[in-house]
Amino acid sequence: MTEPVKRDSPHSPRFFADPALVHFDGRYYLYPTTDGLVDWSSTCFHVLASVNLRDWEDWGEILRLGRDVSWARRNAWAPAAAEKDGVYYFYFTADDNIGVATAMAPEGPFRDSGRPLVAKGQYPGRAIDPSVFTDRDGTSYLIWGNAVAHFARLEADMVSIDESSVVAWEHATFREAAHVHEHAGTYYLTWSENDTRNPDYRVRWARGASPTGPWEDGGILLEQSPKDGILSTGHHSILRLSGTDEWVIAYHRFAIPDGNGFHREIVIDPLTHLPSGDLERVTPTLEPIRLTKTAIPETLDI
Ligand code: FUB
Repeated sequence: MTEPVKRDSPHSPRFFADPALVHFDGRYYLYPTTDGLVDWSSTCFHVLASVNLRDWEDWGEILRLGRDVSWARRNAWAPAAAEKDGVYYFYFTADDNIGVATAMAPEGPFRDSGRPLVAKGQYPGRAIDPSVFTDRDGTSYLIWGNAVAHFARLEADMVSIDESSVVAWEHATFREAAHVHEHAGTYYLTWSENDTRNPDYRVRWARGASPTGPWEDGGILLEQSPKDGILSTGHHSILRLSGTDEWVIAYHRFAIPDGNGFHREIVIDPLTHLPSGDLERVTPTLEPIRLTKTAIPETLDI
């Protein structure tokens, strides 16, 4: 494992990880983890915006633990976002709990609900890495976990879950970053295997007949390409481009050059659903997203 080669504070705004890619009102947004700090010790979240998926502007901080979130002060990780009836919902990891904040615009300001939506220890495994899937019938699901994945129906208010609906899923390769999408009536579960500091951090897939499984193994979707210097390709999200049947996968990998598990950058590549219903293995590319505007936080300390 390589050691960090860069100063860790103040961090470089070049580093982001765990990308949640969404499309709201004609614009793409990425809600990532702010990276570049040893032990993933960021305490704030930024949002990035783009009209073409290639050039991205960092629109700055949207939520800060401690200041905006009274119940957690460390480890701001791996968020997700959804929109319903003009309200934007931001689901985030904070000190191994999952929280939710709301806003009237994708860039905030977000107001925290005041308590964890999924608390540390409430379910087996770690309460990290939320993602949201909204089915064709309008039902939204919160998916989360490390070691054990959980699927729960979100209530109509989007800020609470129906606890009677919680389904747990374990798999020898399941580490974290579970994500669900649907294509042509088939549901796909994708997740990350191994540790994000491991060059072999990678994405696997399975298919199912419902958003909560049961799941039939599909194999590896995305993995490192050492000959190209591409390492640790994981923690992804998948998005259908609005009005098309074109799909993309956003994921992180070690920054090039000199990256590691705390210095990661985001790449967006095409994702193909084959006529057989399989997902075609993704060829990782070298080109990360291009940051045309950066926003450096005043401080990462709280
Ligand atoms: O970025 C912090 C953690 O690293 C995430 O929660 C995991 O998914 C891994 O990417």
